[in-house]
Amino acid sequence: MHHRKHRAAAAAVGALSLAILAAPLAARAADTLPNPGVDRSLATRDDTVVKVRRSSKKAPVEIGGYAVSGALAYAFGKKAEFLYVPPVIKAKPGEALRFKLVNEIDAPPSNVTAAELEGEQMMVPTDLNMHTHGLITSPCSGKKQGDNIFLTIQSGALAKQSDGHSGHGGHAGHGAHAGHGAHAGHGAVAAADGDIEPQAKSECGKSQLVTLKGSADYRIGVKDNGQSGMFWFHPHIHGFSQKMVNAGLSGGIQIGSLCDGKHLLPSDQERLCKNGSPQIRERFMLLKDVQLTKIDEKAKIAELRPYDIFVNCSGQGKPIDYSKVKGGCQIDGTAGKDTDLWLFLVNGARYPTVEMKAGAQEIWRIANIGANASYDLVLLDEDGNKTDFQVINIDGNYVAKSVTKGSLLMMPGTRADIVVSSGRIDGKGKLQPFKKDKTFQFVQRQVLSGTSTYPAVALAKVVMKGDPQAKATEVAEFGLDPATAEARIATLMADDAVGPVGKKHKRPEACKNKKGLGNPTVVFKDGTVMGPDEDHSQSSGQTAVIPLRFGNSPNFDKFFINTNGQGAKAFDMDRINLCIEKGSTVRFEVENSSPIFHNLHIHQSRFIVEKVKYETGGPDERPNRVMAGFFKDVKAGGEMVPVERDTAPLPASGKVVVKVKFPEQGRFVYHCHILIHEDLGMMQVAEVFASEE
Ligand SMILES: [Cu+2]
Repeated sequence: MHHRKHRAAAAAVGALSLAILAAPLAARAADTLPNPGVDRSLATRDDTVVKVRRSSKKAPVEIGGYAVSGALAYAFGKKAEFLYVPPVIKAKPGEALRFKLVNEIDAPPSNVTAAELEGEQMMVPTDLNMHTHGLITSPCSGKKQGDNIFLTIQSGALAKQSDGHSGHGGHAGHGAHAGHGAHAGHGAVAAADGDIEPQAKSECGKSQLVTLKGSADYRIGVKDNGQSGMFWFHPHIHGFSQKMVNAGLSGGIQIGSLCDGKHLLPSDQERLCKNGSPQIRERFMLLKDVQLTKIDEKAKIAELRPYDIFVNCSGQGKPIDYSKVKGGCQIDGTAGKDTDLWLFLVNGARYPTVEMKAGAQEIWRIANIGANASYDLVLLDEDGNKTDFQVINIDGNYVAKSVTKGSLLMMPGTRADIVVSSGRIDGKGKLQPFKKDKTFQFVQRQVLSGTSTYPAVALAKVVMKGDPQAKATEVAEFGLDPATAEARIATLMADDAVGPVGKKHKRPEACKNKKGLGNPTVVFKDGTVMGPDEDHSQSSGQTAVIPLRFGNSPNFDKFFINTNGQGAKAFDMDRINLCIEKGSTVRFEVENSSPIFHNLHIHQSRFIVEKVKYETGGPDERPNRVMAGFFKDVKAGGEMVPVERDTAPLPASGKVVVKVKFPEQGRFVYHCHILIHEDLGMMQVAEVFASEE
């Protein structure tokens, strides 16, 4: 709906400028970046319904200007339109997201292949749940569902179908029954076919493995814990995470505001905020990529393509000609009437125009809410030179001091708020507006990792308006005063106090797996580490250090995480790998033994990157080239401006040390956020238990 409204507005502007023939040329350039808008209903009402449906030829969903069938889309509200980019869910710290998530997926999206349907999958491509990425919230909240990725909501639409045709083959029967069987075997709640199962309990300390049919009622608390900025949501069904996200299921969440009074210098607060609202333009830039096939350019119709990470794109010659890759590229070898496209969209739009006023500063709230693609973002001027911007927020955490950067690596799941200035910042720190209009390209540069290539694409055209009369303006600093900033940084870098040396612990009941699965490593608040083969241990008096190793099988068909030496077994939902006392701080020494990069993500927590080690030469030079832009601020054992984050790149054959706090009780996962890797097993289970006192 937002897109359509916007297009109508753009058309109106076009007609107007034709009518006024004397209008200067510049007046015709219009801003075409759609605004997904915000939705407050999940945080303010009790009866919001979030539906998921598969699009069809009769009821397609609009993606990048095409009416696409076989995709998946969300609708907020009983009668709302299904959208590829739903409105951004907006909540204030202290509120809770309450909604009924309704699974109306009548058949798998068209990016799921027949082979995958035939394969023995524990989960099925029509199952659903919702993960609120980055929110530090309980995975279990009483009778309603929290941020519980062990929840499976089976399709209500399929249940009805399989009722009518029991024993009938095809997608419906196959999908529903495969999933059902797998869950029953795991001891979860078995629902009768066709029934809408009443809400099952998901309490902390009990199994979070819950299967519901048709829908689930959610209550996801948004804590007042300093988190403020961009977050996002997507289904988290192991085995099909990347297919579901690639089929369209992801959206943004905005928590708090720049003007909360906690993120700016008082002078900037006064200048940039009025009545708690930012007076500076803020734009969402939600990045999603999608592959389309069976494209009819005349009718603007297409079908979702089975996502292939290994395809090559046209227009990738050296140097890259960005005029040939506007908003995406043709997938090589598909030329002809069915030229397949790999689109890289901003708020669902292909290569929109962003128009900035002369001398204005804008905040771009960028979120990579795609499944697999990594972005190396730059803003290029007409001569191809990079333009600096300021990074003010990473993964929903405002930085104490803004960081000036010329490029930004954003792996899947990462968010960053950047300040872009329309003009030139002079030697005195003043913003000098351009005299004439200037055109820039907002570009993702080519990213190479192993055999996969994320193509170079011009994401948006950026027009900075010129004004020969405009005067220089002050540039906002975006940060805290130096003393407060230093104090905050010192707090972030300091280790929490741990208990004395020699305190004895025995294995808590919560940290035992079923027979045959082996026990997890246990971490206690006082720094004690208990190995998987131990049942007793003593505190060391130091913050717990746990080695994590990310790796893959030689032919890249299996990916894994090895926690504290615990063998490289495939991911098992039933097996806890790491058991942590609530409130503990853990230092993970993460080693990436892969020749490709990965992206660390830990649910229900945030962390500081303390150290990083990687080579840019030799065989790993290609993947690690992009790391330079990301880690250039890391010096002497820490990020120059440390910030809590929930994603961190793991350079190929490199090491990263992160310090993590675990404030939430319950069961969740840590994994690579390149979702195709997660689906292939690069994930483990963490259980946070309450102190046994
Ligand atoms: Cu990975």
